[in-house]
Amino acid sequence: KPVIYLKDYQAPAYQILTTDLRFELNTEETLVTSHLRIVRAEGADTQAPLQLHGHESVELISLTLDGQPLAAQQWQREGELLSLQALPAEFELICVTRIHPAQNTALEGLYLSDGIYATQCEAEGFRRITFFPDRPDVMSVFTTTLIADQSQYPILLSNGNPIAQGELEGGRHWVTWQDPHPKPAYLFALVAGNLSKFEDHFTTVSGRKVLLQIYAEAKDLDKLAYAMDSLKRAMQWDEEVYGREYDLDIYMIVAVDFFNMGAMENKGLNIFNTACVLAHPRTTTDAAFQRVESVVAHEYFHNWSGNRVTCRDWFQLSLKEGFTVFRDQCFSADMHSETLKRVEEVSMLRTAQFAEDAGPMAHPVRPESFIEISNFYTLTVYEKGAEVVRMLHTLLGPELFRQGTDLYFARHDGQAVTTDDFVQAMADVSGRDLSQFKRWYSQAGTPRLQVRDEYDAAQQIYRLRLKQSCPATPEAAEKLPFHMPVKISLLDDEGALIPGTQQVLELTAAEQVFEFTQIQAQPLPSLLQGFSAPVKLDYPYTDAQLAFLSKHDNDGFNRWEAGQQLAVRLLQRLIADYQAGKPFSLEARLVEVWSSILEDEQIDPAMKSLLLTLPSEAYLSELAEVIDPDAIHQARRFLRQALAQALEAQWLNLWTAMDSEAAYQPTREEIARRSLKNTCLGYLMTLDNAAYLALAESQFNAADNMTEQQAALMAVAHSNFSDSAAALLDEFFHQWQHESLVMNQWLGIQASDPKPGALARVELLRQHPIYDARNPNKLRAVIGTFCQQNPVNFHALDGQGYAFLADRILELDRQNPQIASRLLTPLTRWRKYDAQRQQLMQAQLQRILQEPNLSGDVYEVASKSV
Ligand code: B3K
Ligand code: ZN
Repeated sequence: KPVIYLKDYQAPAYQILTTDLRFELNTEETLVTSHLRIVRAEGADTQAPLQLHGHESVELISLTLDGQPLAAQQWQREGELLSLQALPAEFELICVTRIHPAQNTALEGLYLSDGIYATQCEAEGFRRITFFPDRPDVMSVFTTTLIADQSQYPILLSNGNPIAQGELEGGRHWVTWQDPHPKPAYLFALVAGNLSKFEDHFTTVSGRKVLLQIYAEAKDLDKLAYAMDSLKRAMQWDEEVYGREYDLDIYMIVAVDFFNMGAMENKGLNIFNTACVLAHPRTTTDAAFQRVESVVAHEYFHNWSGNRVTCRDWFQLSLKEGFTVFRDQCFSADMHSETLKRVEEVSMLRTAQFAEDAGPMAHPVRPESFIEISNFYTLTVYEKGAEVVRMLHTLLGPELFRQGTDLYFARHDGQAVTTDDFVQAMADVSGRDLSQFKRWYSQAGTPRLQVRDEYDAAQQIYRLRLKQSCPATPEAAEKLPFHMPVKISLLDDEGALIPGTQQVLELTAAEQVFEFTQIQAQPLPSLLQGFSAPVKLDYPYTDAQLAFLSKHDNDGFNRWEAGQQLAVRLLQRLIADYQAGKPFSLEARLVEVWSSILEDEQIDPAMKSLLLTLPSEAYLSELAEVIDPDAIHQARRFLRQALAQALEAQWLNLWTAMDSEAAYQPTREEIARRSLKNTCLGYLMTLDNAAYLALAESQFNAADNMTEQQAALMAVAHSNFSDSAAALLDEFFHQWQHESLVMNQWLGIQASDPKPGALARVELLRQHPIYDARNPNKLRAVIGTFCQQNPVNFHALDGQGYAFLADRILELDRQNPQIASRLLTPLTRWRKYDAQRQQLMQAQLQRILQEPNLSGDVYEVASKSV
């Protein structure tokens, strides 16, 4: 597959005014008739060919131009391109194709998910349905007729509004849908199946009544209320915060079990992975409830940031994804807690996105080239892209930012635009020059921010010296300075904010000094508050200063951060001890800090739970020069156990205090209480004490909700009480074997068990009747979890974990290249490991690359990684 470059972008020579589609859904095959009204674009060359895309799996049956079969010399099919020559300025094209949804295991285009027809067209899936200019800057009005067997497929859905329907002989029926909003093909969707629905209404700010429907299998009808409630809250929030109103009379969500990602924002007809829509207290954890809420909101927000205003080309993907993630982050923060949400976002960014940005697939938020666009639905485009929008929000302030988004939506409604257009709207409303800021879109890599300070007591001047740099990444060795908002405060020695010192410093040069006058005594700086820029901060805090900030910082995020950095330091010392063969020892300072957090009644339970949670193995790995999975695991395990032992009575007291008889509620307070309770249980269970095993088992049995039941199961399953672990896993299996999503948790808990022998256990899971190697959720639960959340076992020095993953990739590549390519990620990070592991990992990458008919997806990732 060729490399596609941003610099080669050319506007389309033809536009499609209307697209009429007719789908005849049969068991063996589907016939698709597309009827396009086409005009040559203004200013386009009259000789320009029309280029339609079509995947090799699409059988072309006929092409008719203005009623005449197309002459052989007028068209040519080569690879994915079908070119039509010698065309009038305006014409109608009818194209008939045959496709085979039942054989579509890639889950792109039209496929069957457990007997339900569903589509996934972003980014380039529509070309697996029919020949079409499958690019986001070609927008047209779609009318879609679906014809299928009435008893098997009673529900027939597509974008927009239903405008006609009827019955046919032979037990078949049809429905026609029309979407009045011009859209690119990637937003097309259809669904056909035997589905049940849950309905509600939302009245928009201008008084329009919108019908809301969520479709799922009948057995899941009791799990739709939370998604519906989330949808209504998202609709209201977008009216209040962004002035965005919904624009159709109906909004539908369909839940399917086979789905490559989380969800898809097709116009008026979102299709969701069941994992991101079904929620019920008995089967769904609090974390999953929150995910449902945020994904429902995210897809809804796309209606404006993505659908009404879309991307000119796929290099602009972050235009809709970064912005929409920022929007869903703010929504969730408003629904729950700003600080907690920020901690969660930053943790993910700093572990996974920073690792991506330091690896072979590092790319700018607006990439310059790709082989397979599916590989660029990344943490960089999504999460770092959201950070970039957040920085604009920080630099402009909320009022100007809102004026900027208003202008952006008004100026570009109905258009396909670029990230430059987005920044331009912000520049226009603020009168600011944001040209340097745009480097955040074009330069990859995580910048380093070094801060040093000096205090001149005689002059009462305090100076902060900020220095930025950015490591080389594949697209560029040398980086120009970023325009970086650095939010800070200066604290006095009581921990109080020195008046007037909380501000956003704007760092634009490689090195800059900021001066503060009338500072009466040496202050303590709180830097990068709220994580105001996605960078690695370096300031020489002492342990004592970190402990102090963890109590007194005026920024909630930085209070958490100070405690984390303190724990990181202790863990790094333990890691070094392990590597030097020295025995572990617990430092008193962390025990004091943890003890005071445990006792502090002022800290809300959710924050307390976060403060007491040690930095993850993934974060410690990201920070390491050379990752030593064993040392990291053993150090963290030791510290957890030591803290459990040193503060045993306090953990138990707090567990008891957080225990409650109250019925489950997914409210902020209740989520916090359960989270803290589970954190306490986790610590206690490291002590290998039968009394705590009994406590965990009692929590498991008493739980009326999955959050407490699952945490208890995990604690026991990962403990050294192997008989109890087996028994509890078995009990859980029998209780929930008919709930596919719960079974994913069951699989994941076992795949992530760090005890030796995990690979053999994973092999058994793959043989288990509930496992299905065609279902992406199952693959992620077993293979993804083992390779990404069980580092000690995956990285075992016998190399078997690596060989196992390579086997799976080679197997999967023929079936579902997107998922294969995603799962490959851990092997691409070989440069961060010791020589022996490097060699083992590279050998597996080479093995993969030797496969003759590798997909573009896997080829791109593997070849860029070796
Ligand atoms: N836009 C989709 C992602 C599509 C991924 C295609 N490989 C979901 C989302 O970000 O909302
Ligand atoms: Zn999105």
